[in-house]
Formats: sequence, structure tokens, C-alpha cells
Amino acid sequence: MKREVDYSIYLVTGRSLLPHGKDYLESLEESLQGGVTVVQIREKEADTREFIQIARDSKALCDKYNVPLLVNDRVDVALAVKADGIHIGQDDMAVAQARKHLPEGSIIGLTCNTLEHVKAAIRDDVDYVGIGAVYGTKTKPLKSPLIGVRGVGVMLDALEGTNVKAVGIGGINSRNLLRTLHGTVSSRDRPLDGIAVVSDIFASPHPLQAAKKLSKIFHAFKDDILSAKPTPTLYDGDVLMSEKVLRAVVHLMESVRKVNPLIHQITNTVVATQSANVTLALGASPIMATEPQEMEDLSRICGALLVNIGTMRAENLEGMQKAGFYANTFRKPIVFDPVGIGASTFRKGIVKELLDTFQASVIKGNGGELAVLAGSNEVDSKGVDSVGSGFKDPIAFVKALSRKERSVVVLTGPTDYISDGKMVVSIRNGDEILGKITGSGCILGSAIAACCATAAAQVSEDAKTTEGRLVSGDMFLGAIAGVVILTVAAELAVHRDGVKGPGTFLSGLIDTLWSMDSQDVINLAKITVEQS
Ligand code: 3NM
Ligand code: MG
Repeated sequence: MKREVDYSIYLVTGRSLLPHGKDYLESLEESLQGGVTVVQIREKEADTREFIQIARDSKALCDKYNVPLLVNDRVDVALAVKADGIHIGQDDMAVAQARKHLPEGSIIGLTCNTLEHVKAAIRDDVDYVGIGAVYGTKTKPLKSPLIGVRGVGVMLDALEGTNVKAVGIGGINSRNLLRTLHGTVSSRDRPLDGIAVVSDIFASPHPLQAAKKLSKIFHAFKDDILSAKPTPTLYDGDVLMSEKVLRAVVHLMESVRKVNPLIHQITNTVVATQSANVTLALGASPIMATEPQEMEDLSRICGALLVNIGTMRAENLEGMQKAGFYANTFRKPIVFDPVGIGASTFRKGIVKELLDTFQASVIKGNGGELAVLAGSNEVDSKGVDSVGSGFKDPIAFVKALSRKERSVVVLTGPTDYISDGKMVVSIRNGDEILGKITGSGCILGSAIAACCATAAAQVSEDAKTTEGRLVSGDMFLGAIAGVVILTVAAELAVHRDGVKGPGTFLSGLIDTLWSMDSQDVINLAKITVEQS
């Protein structure tokens, strides 16, 4: 009989990382008390006799806590101490060979750095794969490129329909764990079965607390994903009614003025002034800060973060990554605008780095941008603009991208499509003149961020107990409201006294956002819940 393994908190030992004065077995025992569920003994320096002694002592401790013990690389050591199994790397003994030597029912895990490795692991019928490295790590010299959270999801997709379990490894710690778990879920909703860590536990002077922290976050995430709670404000069961959406949008618009959220925006130099003015006109407050050193402080106090790569320079990357990292840490909504992602290899690389660092709540872009993000060549782009008529099936497209990125997705165009991965809402408002001012898409990002910040701020204390979530509040509603408010305002602004062309239109738009009321939105909004 094969032992049933709980892979959730998988500790890989690292004696060389122990803090000064901390004993190995003491540290191991504390980590077991803190909630480690499986232990792998990893010894890269020890000679065979020492390795066996360490493994034997570790096995006795693991038995005491009824936790399975695996040995890294060495079948002989595993046999000598009657370990529960073995963990092998791509350069170690072949899986089939290891299995031949080990007793029936032994657990076999394999390190996988690529999709090909994962496919081979399935053919070899291993019990679990260790997917890494997710992030950079100082604990092990890496021979293959970092996978990144989004790369892990692709590998988890490949495990669909198999019994092979998966843990992520490399640079995972309590600060990035929740974001890691959310970011690695596959497009078919398969999460990691566990996370493997060395330094977060072994380098800690308090391994019990370190393990406990990881375990708490892991289980909060698991509870949340299993409960699959519907988005709080918009749905009646599984049903979305456009009437209800409209009422929620109007209510949220009024709330922005009451809540007056602070919106941290790292945006491009072309639109920074008008983005700040639009934010103020909506009743929110902008702060346009870019210095990496102040990101932690700002994340604590802001209501939402907007990241826009329109005039991206390499030196802005650190600030954006820090801002996003802390926004996830403090559970603030993030609106991400991958402006002109298709224009250059540089921008494409930046987007990958950013989305591997933070989990966006809303991603917005035009057809060309979102096509590149999705890896589709259905829509072309020219610089920052989209070319041609768009997707054959925009509804299916936004829904699929939303599921893949696990973020609300806003596809802008003559009709705007918004999806939370479950439903799609389309908005048929706006005016052609929006295409005649620069950055109409960028200011839409500011409007969405203001609405998302307000939606998050309005969540009742009750709903905040969903600790497994990266943000509370209805980001789908926030995205819809931002689009409706800005596009309805554009329609009104065109007919405003004194508006004669693009220049006066921009001032007219800001004035309209400032003075617009609920009735305007109720009269003009064209919101459709798409049946897909
Ligand atoms: N294997 P930490 S990364 C043992 O990518 C190991 O296969 C990796 O250590 C892989 O949790 C790694 O301290 C080290 O980053 C993980
Ligand atoms: Mg190895």
C-alpha cells in the first residue's frame, strides 16, 4: 500500500543555512511542530556515512510526527534508513531504475524544469513533481531559466487527468506565498498541491513560526479556492442581470466620491497629468510615485495601484515590481495596462517580468495588446494602437484570457468587453473622438483603479475574513464601472458647450466626470451581459 502524502508544506533540508547556534535536529523538530507535512533530506556535501546518520536521525523525528521522509538523490541512503521514498533530479538515476531498487509503494518525486520534463514524469508515473525554480534562489545554483508563476500554471495544465501531484520550489516564502499560489493555478483551475521551501524554514531562527505561517496561508488559499465563492455584489447565484450591474455601477460611482481613495499610479510620461486630473474629477486622489524606496509605505496607504508601461524605461522596472509586490502583500487591487506590449521585444519581456512578480486584479488593453499577451496573432498592432477589426469571437477571447491570467480582463474597442473568467459584459458607449486624444486608454486605467479601490474599501468586515484572497471586493464590478463611467462621460462631453475638437474635448471630459450624476449613467449606459 502506498502512503497517502499531504504535500502542502514540503520541507527540503539545508543544514548549511542554519542560523548560528541552531541545531539541525532541533530545527527539524520545531518545523514539524509548526506544520511541515513532508520532509526531504538533501545533503550535497556529506559523505555516505554521515548522510545515513542524518537521514536515520531525521527519520526517527519524522516518525514521531507521522510525517513521510524522502531522501534526495540517493537510493542507497533511502534503503538504509527505510525512507518513505526518494526525490530525484534530472541528472540523477532514471525513475524506472530507482523504482526497481526501492521497495513496493515507495514514493518517487522528480524535479522538473520544463514542460518536457513534466510530460516525461507523467509517462514514468512518478508520484509527484517538484516544479522549479519558480523564483530566483540563493540556496541552489540553477542550471535552467526561472519558470515564473505563470510558467508553473502551464505545467499544471499538463498534469490534468493524471494522479501526479505537484509542488513548486525556489524562492518561495511567507511573503510571496499567497501570490505564488494564486499565480500558479492553471487555466483549468488546478492549483499546486504544495510548496517546497528550504531557506524560509531552515534559515529561520524560529522554524516553528515559519512553518506555521506558511501552513496558515496555504490552507486559507485552499479553503478559498475550494469554496469558489461567487463575486459578491453582481451575481444572483450564477446569474448576472444587466439591470443589477447598472445599479451597482451607479452606486459605486457615488461611492468613489465618498470614499475618496488614494490611487497610486505608475504611468507613462505622456498621460501622467491627465491621468491625475481624471482621478481627481472622479472624486479619488492620485499619487504618481515611481521611487522603489517608497513603494512599501505607499502600498500601505493607497487604495489601489495602477501600473502602465507606456513609456517604460528599464530603470522603472524595480519600482513597478516593488509596488506590485507590496500591493499584493497588503491586498490592494492592481490594474495593469501593458501598453504597446507588441511594439518591441523589450516591452514583451517587461510584461512577463511584471506579471511574474505581481498578480494583477484587472488587466486592460486593446485588441492588439491583449492578443500579444494571450500569445494569439489574430489582431495586429501598430505601436500602441490596435489594427483591424478585432477578434472573431471577442467574448470567448476575453473569457479565456481572464481564466488564464486569473484576473479580470478588459478588452477595449468600439465595444468594450470585460470578463471575470465566468461571465462577459459588453459596454457600447463612448465616442470616436476618444481616439483623437492621446491616452484615452490610459485614463481608463485610472478610472478603473479608482473604482476598484472603492469596491475593495466597501467590502464589509465580514467578507474580509476571506484570508485566502489577494483582494477583497468585486474587481469585476470595479472594471465595469470604470469603463461605463468614462465612456458615458465621453458621450456627454462631446455635446458640452464649448467643446469644438480634441483639445476642448479633453477639458470637457474632465469637467463632465466632475459633474456627472447617477441619472446620466442610468440614461446612457449600454451594458449587455453576454450569453456565452
Ligand atoms: N531545487 P529556497 S530550487 C532544492 O529549481 C531546490 O529544482 C530547486 O530553496 C529547483 O526555498 C531549490 O531556499 C532551492 O529558495 C529552494
Ligand atoms: Mg538531485
